[in-house]
Amino acid sequence: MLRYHYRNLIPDKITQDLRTKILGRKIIYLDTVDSTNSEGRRRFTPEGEGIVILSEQQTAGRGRLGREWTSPRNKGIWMSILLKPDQPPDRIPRLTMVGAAAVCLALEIVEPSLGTKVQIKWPNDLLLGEKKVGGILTEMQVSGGKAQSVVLGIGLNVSLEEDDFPSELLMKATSLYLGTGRAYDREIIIAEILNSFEPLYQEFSGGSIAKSLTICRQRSAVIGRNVILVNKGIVEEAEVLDLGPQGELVVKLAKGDIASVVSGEISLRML
Ligand code: BT5
Repeated sequence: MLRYHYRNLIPDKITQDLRTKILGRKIIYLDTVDSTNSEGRRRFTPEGEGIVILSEQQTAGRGRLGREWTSPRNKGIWMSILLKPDQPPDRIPRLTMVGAAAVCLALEIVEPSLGTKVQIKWPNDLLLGEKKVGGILTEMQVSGGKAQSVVLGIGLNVSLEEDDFPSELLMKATSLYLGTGRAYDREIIIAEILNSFEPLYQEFSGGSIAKSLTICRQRSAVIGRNVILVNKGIVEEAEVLDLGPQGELVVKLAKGDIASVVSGEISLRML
């Protein structure tokens, strides 16, 4: 039975619940877009830090490495935040973990029991009951050795049902609705993501991700687990020991060596 009444977002309802100074003070709300991250890149101006782009649907939503992101109308949070952090480009990918931590905190505020069920699969997947419920995509444009613009994309499946997913995703993807049987208003979740993200982003801008890392460790789906690391075609089994101080994955390889893995080309499968 369809328990949801699918409706458009009401941006004013997001604003009502915002406790931020910068993030989300301007919301660009669209009906349809190729990708909110692409729109963010097109609309970026140096004064535009904190602008949030939301769309009811994306026709070319994307994940990392050119992968597709399923984004049906009215059923998820398809959102990008425009940022201009004064940090070297090699630190920008860490924002992915800051974003993942913020989503976990936000879900916990919306509903404590839901919050504790959502886990982070390093570096950018959000899982609910071992299935993917969301993901983060951080993109930047660099010139003169500086990150000129950063667009942090967040995708969260709120009310997708099974037939909203392409068949190849059915086994590995879920939504808040499918995972809990409950309906959630998207506005409050968006507001709480922004409320949670802002202080963590300020910490990042000051050069630290300590608080985000604490959350990512507590919520890690991979620490203590055996995984398969795939790096440019090379497949290796490892046990995940921890997240290092820069957000890198600390693993014990099959031969017993301890190694640090930074995100980027690596993909990780759970055993
Ligand atoms: C991600 O990539 O997980 C990042 C997803 C970011 C999406 C947001 S939506 C707003 C903003 N605008 C965009 O265009 N993107 C961002 P990755 O780890 O590469 O995962 C992609 C893989 O997840 C795909 O290859 C599919 O296997 C799977 N997938 C696609 N759509 C999904 C969905 N809606 N839910 C769960 N899994 C999905």
